[in-house]
Amino acid sequence: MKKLFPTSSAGSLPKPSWLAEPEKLWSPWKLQDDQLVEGKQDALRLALQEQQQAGIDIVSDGEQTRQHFVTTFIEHLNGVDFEKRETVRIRDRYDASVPTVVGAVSRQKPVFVDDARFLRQQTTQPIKWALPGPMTMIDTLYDGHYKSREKLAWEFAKILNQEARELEAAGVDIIQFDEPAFNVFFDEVNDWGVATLEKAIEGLKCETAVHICYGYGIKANTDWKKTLGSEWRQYEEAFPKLQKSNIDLISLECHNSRVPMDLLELIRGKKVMVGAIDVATNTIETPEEVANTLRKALQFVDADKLYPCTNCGMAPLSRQVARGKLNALSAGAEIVREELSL
Ligand code: MET
Repeated sequence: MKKLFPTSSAGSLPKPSWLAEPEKLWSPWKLQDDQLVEGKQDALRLALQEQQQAGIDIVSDGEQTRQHFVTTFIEHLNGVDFEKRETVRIRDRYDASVPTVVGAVSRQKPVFVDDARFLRQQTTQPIKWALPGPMTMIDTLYDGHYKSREKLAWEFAKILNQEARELEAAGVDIIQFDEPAFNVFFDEVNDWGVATLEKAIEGLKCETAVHICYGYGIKANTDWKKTLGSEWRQYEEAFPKLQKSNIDLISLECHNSRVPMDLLELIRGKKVMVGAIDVATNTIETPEEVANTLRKALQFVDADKLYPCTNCGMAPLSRQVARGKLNALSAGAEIVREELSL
């Protein structure tokens, strides 16, 4: 029988301090040229080793070769000018200086395919690779060309599909699209957000996932969460469409959040990556706390479809905290596995 509750992280892990300044999003690289290429690969190896030592089942690259989960992908595309920056309000929440779309967007060459091949060579475990989703991409840019969020999202979906097909060929088992924007722009999610996501996964035979959350543990997000009241029902808006979509797995923030667990009933039938680790605190969960969150989710998710995970990426945390949290995730999943086998 297949192991129940395979664990994974949302993707990113902290980088070693010799590669980039720790505990910082968009942290600049400390190396250059060939040294940077080698440094990223070494960091990827370490990130893999840390996941393995913690007993994580589905491993990732720890997103060690990218500076940021959205902008690094965009940097490799044509049609976006990184020198020409505009300050825009992103996720309807905070101002960020973002690059400008100046012409038709296209992908001249693969972005992460070599990195994925490298990870594939290092392990026989299942691997998951994260890409930004189309809606989150357009929401991290200033569009001076298409002048339509939807049009640009469709263009990005086509590009993401090209990349995803090559990641699949490189041996990636699960391709995950990060769509925190799905928690903010509900009308757009239903009008074209899920449709563009389905375009991005078109023709793939590997498994596919979408990750939706309330963001990294940075101040803009924790402040926003304080305004959301006692019940967070945002997922309710996107779930009916996602339930009907071809996406295999849905990755969600759950632990310490005010998301009512019964919302998961709306995606019955899908595999659910249940966030059981809070990335907005340095407090390391106890295995029992993790187990509790998983038990709550089990009321609404069939056991063979429950994948314990982190709420979001751990890039801005310290390595020591991230390590502790990965260990807690594994230990918590093991508690529930044992309970079910009694
Ligand atoms: N894959 C990304 C990460 O793990 C998800 C970010 S969503 C804000 O960092």
